[in-house]
Order: sequence, then structure tokens, then C-alpha cells
Amino acid sequence: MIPVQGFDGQVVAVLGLGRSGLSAARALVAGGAMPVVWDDNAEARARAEAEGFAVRELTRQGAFDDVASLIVSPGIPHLYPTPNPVVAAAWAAGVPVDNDIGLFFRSFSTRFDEYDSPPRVIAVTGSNGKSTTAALIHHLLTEAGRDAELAGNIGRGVLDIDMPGEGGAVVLELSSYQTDLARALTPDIAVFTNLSPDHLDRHAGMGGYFAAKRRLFAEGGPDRAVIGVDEDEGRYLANQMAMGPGDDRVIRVSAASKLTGPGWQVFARKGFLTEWRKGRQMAAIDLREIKGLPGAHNHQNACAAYAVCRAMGVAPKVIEKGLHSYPGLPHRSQVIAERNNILYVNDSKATNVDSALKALLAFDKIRWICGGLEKEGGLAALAPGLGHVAKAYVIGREAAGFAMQLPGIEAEICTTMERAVTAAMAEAQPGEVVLLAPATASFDQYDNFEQRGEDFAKTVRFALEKG
Ligand code: UMA
Repeated sequence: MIPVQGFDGQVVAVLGLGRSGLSAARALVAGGAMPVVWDDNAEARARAEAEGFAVRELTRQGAFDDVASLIVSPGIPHLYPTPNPVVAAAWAAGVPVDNDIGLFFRSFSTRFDEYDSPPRVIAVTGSNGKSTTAALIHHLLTEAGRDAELAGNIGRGVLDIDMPGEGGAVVLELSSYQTDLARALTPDIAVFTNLSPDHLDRHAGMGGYFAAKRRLFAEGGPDRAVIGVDEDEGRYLANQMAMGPGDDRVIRVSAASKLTGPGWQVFARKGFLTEWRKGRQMAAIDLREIKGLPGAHNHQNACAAYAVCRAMGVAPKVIEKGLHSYPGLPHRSQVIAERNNILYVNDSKATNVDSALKALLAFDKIRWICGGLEKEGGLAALAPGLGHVAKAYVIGREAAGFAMQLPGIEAEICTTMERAVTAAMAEAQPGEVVLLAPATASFDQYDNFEQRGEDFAKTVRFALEKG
């Protein structure tokens, strides 16, 4: 845990008592502050009270009279579509509003006098791929012998980490909710993967969403910026950060085009990652054989993670070795097994058509397990990927309706995961991939996409053991 500095003996209010709120409350206590906590949900309040926290209704008259700061959880609207009433009350009382990310940055560096070589903070943001990029950076640094911690939007409160050892690193995945509100954001290396519309209601549109992410790159910000330049926003940001054409403060990253120029760039083309610096090729890595990172979208993640590790002084050969041993995140292009040259891949996180299409484009010959609770918009956008499908095995309560929307490919109505896995395994040929990429939500048959992915993995493993 990172004890929060600067509030010794002071009252700090915490709004939201999920992962980030509770972790902030604990870290405040560890730093000598006196948190008072609130959650709009009664059960969450009861849990906090049972842990010994003082619950205070923060909208009541005078609730902020003795409060030094309000710490807000990322899932709670602080501005758009409308500010939570507690946030509005803090504004009215003149109390600074912050979040656990702000507390982390103001507390982390106060421990640096204990180090010869203090740890560095790497912050990753962007619309897609930020979890994979952050997890991959963490994996590559660990494999390179660096002590590294991973936290943030990936599921672990940032104040929950332990201080890394000498020369180590903290890798943070940060969402726009988190970067928007933090009062301190001072990573050593900041990463912007890409941008596409998401969470627009919380940011009053695309401009607000981009502005929230850009806060990581504010002037006087990171020593090094790794920026995906496949969209206009990334190109704009890279231009804003660089002092001139040859300035290598910015490492430009692309999975779409060859990047030339006098600066520092890492790009993936036709399955090869290439690093260029000052007009010279520094390294090239064949990404096609890396099982944990299939497809162009993962090649972009690989380029960003590679760039960060180069900025951390890791040699290309060491990074290449680490890429090969990356196990993948659960339910995201996760390799479950390989038997008789047939690969079994769990992409249960592909809960919409966009992400399922990316998964289909990542492999050549696919036994595709799909279906579930369809989202709005239909399945037409999957068309560019259907040429990669040898056969579809459709699950879900509405399997027949789903199958009817897949023109030109053979589709079997399986309904259950067990039947789909059994049929796909029986028919798969060497060189093919049995892929779960449903393109749907899971709620018709499962509690969540994780449970669906676990069912796939368990069924595959059981069948392989039997066979
Ligand atoms: N709550 C209120 N009032 C409200 C809304 C919520 O009191 O109006 C309370 C809820 O009752 C609940 C608590 O707030 O008790 C939940 O807070 P939260 O939604 O911020 O969730 P945490 O458990 O603190 O998890 C948060 C991130 N959640 C969100 O951003 C929605 C987690 O990211 C993150 O891993 C965690 O902090 C640790 O940093 C999750 C996420 O869904 C994975 N992120 C979004 C995404 O990836 O798309 C941005």
C-alpha cells in the first residue's frame, strides 16, 4: 500500500466504496488522515462501516465543514451528464475534489529518498488495448528482471501497490474517468494507444473525452510520450509534444503505416515490428509467431509496449523473448490450449461486433463459437471477417436467429457451450483455430463474460484431457 501523504490529522471525504474508494480510504488511514466515507448504496456503506470506517452523509448541511478534500470514485459522474450531488456540495463548500490517482501521484514520489534509482511511473491510456498494453509492459519489464507493479483501471486500486524495488516501475492503466479528475498526473512515461468514441455521456462528447485523456500529456508532463498515430488525435498530440522533427521525447507508434522521419518510431507492418530511430532501423521482430498477441490490434499493443520498454532501456532481444512468453489477459485473445496444431482461443471479452471482427481478422481459418445476447445494430459489420471462418458454432438462447444473420458461411445451431466446443473440436483441422468470440453480451446464459470464457476454457480442457 502507498500511504497517502499531506493529510496527516485532517478529515478527508471519500465518495464511492468500491475497489478504488476502499483502497483510498485505507491508504488515507495509513498516512494519518481521518476518512469519512459515503456511498449511494446502503450495502456498500454497511461493508465500510464493518471495516471500521466512519460513514457520513455528505449531502447533509455542514457535512464538508471540516473536510480538506473529497476523493471521488471513477464510476461516479463528477461533471457530465450531471455532477453527483456530493460533488456539487464539495464545490459549494470550496473543498478540492480529487481521486485516488491524484493521491497516488502526490504520495508516491515522497518515498524517493529511500532509493538510489527511484521507480518510474508508466501511465497507459487510450480507447482500446490499454489493458493489454499495460499488462504487456508489466510482463516485459518483469521478464527483463525489473521489479514492476501493475494497477489502475485493470482492476487494482493504484494505492494498493507496494513500492517497487531499485530501478523498478509502476505501470498504471488509466481510464478517461480517472485522468479527467486527478489533480496530480505526473507519469515519467505516458502512453496513448488510440482513440474511438466511448463514454461520451461522461465527457459531453468526443472533444471532452479526448481532453480527459490528453491531461496525461500536459505541458511539463512526461519525460517520454509513446503515442499511437493512427488517428488524427494521436497525430495532433504527437506534434504538440515534440520540440522539432528529430526530438525523441515522442515515440510514434503505428499498426497501419510505415513511419519514417528523423525521430523515434515503432510500427507494425505485415506482422513485423520495426523500430526506427534517427533515420536508422534499430530492430525488427516477427510478431506472427507470438501466440498471445494475435491480430493487428494486438500488434499495435505490442508496438506501444515495446516502445515503453526501449524508453526504459531494455534491449530489443530481451523484449522479443518476453513477447513470446506473454500469456495474454484472461478472456482477451487468451490461448487456452494448443493440441495437434489446433489453437484454442478465448476472446469472451468480444461482447460486441467491433471486437469480434478484430478477433476474426486475427486468424486465418477459424472454427468460430459465437452468439448470445445480441446488441443493437445487427451483425452486418462482421462481414469483412467472415471469409476467415471455416464454420460457425452458434450458442445462446437465440442461436437460430443469430445464425440466420451470417450469410455465406456454414453455421450449426449448438445453443450450449458444451455442444459448440464438442462439435468444433471434432471438425477442426490442423492449422485451424477454435475461437470463442461471441459478438454478444453473455447475460442470456451467464452472469458475465468472464463466466462465459471460463465455461469455454473448462470445456476445452476437459475434452482435451478425455481425448
Ligand atoms: N456509486 C455511488 N454513486 C453513483 C455511482 C456509484 O455511490 O452515482 C458507488 C457504487 O455504489 C459502488 C462504487 O461507487 O459502491 C463503485 O465505484 P466505481 O464504479 O468507480 O468502481 P470501483 O470498484 O471503484 O472500480 C473503479 C473502476 N470502475 C470504473 O471506472 C467504473 C475500475 O475500472 C477500476 O479497475 C478500479 O476502480 C480500480 O482502479 C473498471 C471499469 O469498468 C474495470 N472501467 C471502465 C472501463 O474500462 O470501461 C472505465
